[in-house]
Amino acid sequence: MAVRYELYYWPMIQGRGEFVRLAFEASGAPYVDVARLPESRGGGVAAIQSVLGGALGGPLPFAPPVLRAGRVVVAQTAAILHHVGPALGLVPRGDAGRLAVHQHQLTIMDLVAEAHETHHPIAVGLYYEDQKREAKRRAERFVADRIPKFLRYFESALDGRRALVGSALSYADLSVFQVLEGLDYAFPRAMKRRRRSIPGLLALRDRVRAQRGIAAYLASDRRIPFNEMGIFRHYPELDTG
Ligand SMILES: N[C@@H](CCC(=O)N[C@@H](CS)C(=O)NCC(=O)O)C(=O)O
Repeated sequence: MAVRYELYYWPMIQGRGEFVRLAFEASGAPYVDVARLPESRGGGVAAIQSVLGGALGGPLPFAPPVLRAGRVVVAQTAAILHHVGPALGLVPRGDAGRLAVHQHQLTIMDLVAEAHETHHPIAVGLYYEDQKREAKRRAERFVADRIPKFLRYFESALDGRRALVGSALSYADLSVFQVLEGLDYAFPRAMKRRRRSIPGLLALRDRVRAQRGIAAYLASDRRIPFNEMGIFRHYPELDTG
């Protein structure tokens, strides 16, 4: 019997949940994006709060995304993808390939955390408006040092091939697509200057964009637009490219 997948993630943003949504959408596996259901059907932010209180059992999650996959309950984006990757056909066969994809995903999550810290350098719980000065300094370094370093790294890891690991798309390739989209949204000027140095990554992005499930998803209203509540936010004053 097919496993029932339930994703618990903030309903108004792409955020980290998007990496999980992309995996399901690419593979065509049905999943329920629970918090996007109305509260009357068990959805809304209330559903997330109850999961964070331990309602699903399993190891207590610290923060969303959280996935229930049949009897398994797992949080942490990279751990969720590591768990579902084989069933969704989004990792190569064999431990070495699976581990390599997981390694890349963890690096992507480091990049995501740093992107978030450009607008929240002092505290997650404070508004951007309360940490704008520090955000400016942080974003300057992110744009000047970290975006180039991460992009250089992934361009080298790809090494002219069609996918990061093996020849078929893995969830790490989907995640590379997502961070390129996010960085382009948040830092368009900075990213424009980098385009010539990442031909392999841009080709990979096009390949992911054209993948049948992803193309259908991007054209649907299931894809939440980037916005200034999410991780990749466009504040022109931080795009110091
Ligand atoms: N390392 C975790 C981070 C989870 C996380 O920070 N989730 C955010 C939303 S994207 C959140 O709701 N955080 C609440 C908090 O940290 O208090 C992961 O990759 O899943």
